[in-house]
Parts: sequence; structure tokens; C-alpha cells
Amino acid sequence: MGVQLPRRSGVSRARLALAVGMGAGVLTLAGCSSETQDAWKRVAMPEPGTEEGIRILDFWVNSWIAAMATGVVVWALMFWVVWRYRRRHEDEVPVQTRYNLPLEIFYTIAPIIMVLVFFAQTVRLQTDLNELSDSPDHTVEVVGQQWSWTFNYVDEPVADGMNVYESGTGSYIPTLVLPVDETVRFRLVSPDVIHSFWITGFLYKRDVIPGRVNEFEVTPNRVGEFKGKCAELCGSYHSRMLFDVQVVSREDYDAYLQDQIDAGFVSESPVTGNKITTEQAGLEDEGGTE
Ligand SMILES: [Cu+2]
Repeated sequence: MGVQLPRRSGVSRARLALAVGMGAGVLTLAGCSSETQDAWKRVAMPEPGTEEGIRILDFWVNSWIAAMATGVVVWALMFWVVWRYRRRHEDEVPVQTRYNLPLEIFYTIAPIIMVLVFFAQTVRLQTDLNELSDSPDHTVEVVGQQWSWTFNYVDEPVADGMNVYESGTGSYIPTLVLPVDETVRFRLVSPDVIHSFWITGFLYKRDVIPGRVNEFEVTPNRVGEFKGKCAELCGSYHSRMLFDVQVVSREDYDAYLQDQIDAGFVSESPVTGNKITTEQAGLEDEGGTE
């Protein structure tokens, strides 16, 4: 003779399933590598490589915390209302509420306040990040050309009006070398179309626009390797506009510049307007989205 299960067993089973599900979730997260866990803590952002990047990351994470807190409150209210005021009997229609003025004023004003706070914080951070110091430790003129990059170390002259440079082509990925803990100003110029200078680990990018000079400053704060790319569709070989970034000690930086001089990578300074032709870059000109 079978044992009659009490009626509550359905609820108990649901609770058990929930507990098992949550346990599995916790175990899955615990099984992640520390790298993945760190990525979770940064809400999928790369680990910042500059002092400015740390502030950008803070803003990103705090924005997500604020958004999640808002979400949790809204979801909780929604589920509570759905549960609390559900239809309890076949022939009964739950109380219908409409035109609740205080409620409507609240859910109009609250989001406006939230948007204003986000906006003010964004403007504040952006203003700080775009501020230029009177005398940065280094200036690098970055030329974004179809379809690679040229880095001119304009404040490390080798002779009158000359500077060390590094230039990429469609088949050669150039490297930008920066000294750690020293402020560097990027001067961005383009001889052809709009590009966008983006070092992913610096959590910041800026358009490179023909006919104008865009500038920003960063202070790399740890030795390491980073990836750079063009973040603006600029033609047929846009995807080849990659570059490597090495943040090194001051000694290694000086040694790098000397190596470039020895190898003959010295040109007139600045080289703005010296467009590398598609023939030189070893690419066929197929026009492009300009
Ligand atoms: Cu580009």
C-alpha cells in the first residue's frame, strides 16, 4: 500500500528544485577561473592599464550597481503586485486601479532624477579625462591612415625637426611603446578619412578626424601589453588597422627609441599629411566606405 504524500509536497519539491538550481549556479561560478571571476567583478571590462582607466572602470561598475539596484526594486514590486492582487476566485475581478496621480508623478520624476544623476556624473568624468596638462612628459603624434597607424615620438627629437617614428602597413602591425607612470599626450591626426584610436586596455577611444587635431592624455600605470585597433569603419581594410601597445620601464623606453634610430626609423617631424599610399601599404585600392 502506497503512502499518501501530504498536499504540501508539491511546494516542497519546487523548493528543493530551486535550492538545487541555486546550488548548481553557485558551484558553476565557483568553478570559474579567477580570471573569469575578475571579469565578472569588472562587468566584462578589461583590466585597466592607466590611471584614467581605473576611474572609467569605477564609473562603469557603479553605473551597473545603480542600474541593478533599480532593477531589483522594480522587479520586486512587479512580482509583489502580480502575487498580492491576483484573481483569487473564478467569478471575481481584482480591484482595478487607474489614474493614481501620486504614483504617476513618482514614476515620471524618479527616472528623470536617475538620468540627470547619470548625465552629471558622465559629464564630470568626461571633462576630467579630456583635460590637458600644461606639460605632459611625452607627446606622441598618432596618424591614422588607410589602413594602419604611424606613431611619431615628436618630443624625442634626434636632430632639428626630426623624430623617431614607427609605421604599420596592411601586412605589418606596428607597436606603440610607452613608458610606465609617465603622462603621455596623444595628438590624433588623419590624412584621409575618420578613424578611431582605441587601446582596449585603456578603456578609452577617440575619433581621428581629417582637418583637425584631437588630443587626450593618459598615464599608463602598469607594465604590460595591450591591443589597439581602429574603432570606426574606415574602408575596405578597416579590420587590418591593428596595433600593439607595450608599456615598459623608462630604461626600456629609451632603449626602444635608440633601436628605432639605429634602424633608421627617423623622419621629418611632424609627418602630418604624409599619406601612405595603398601601393606602399601593399594593398589594392578598392575604394571603401568614406
Ligand atoms: Cu580606421
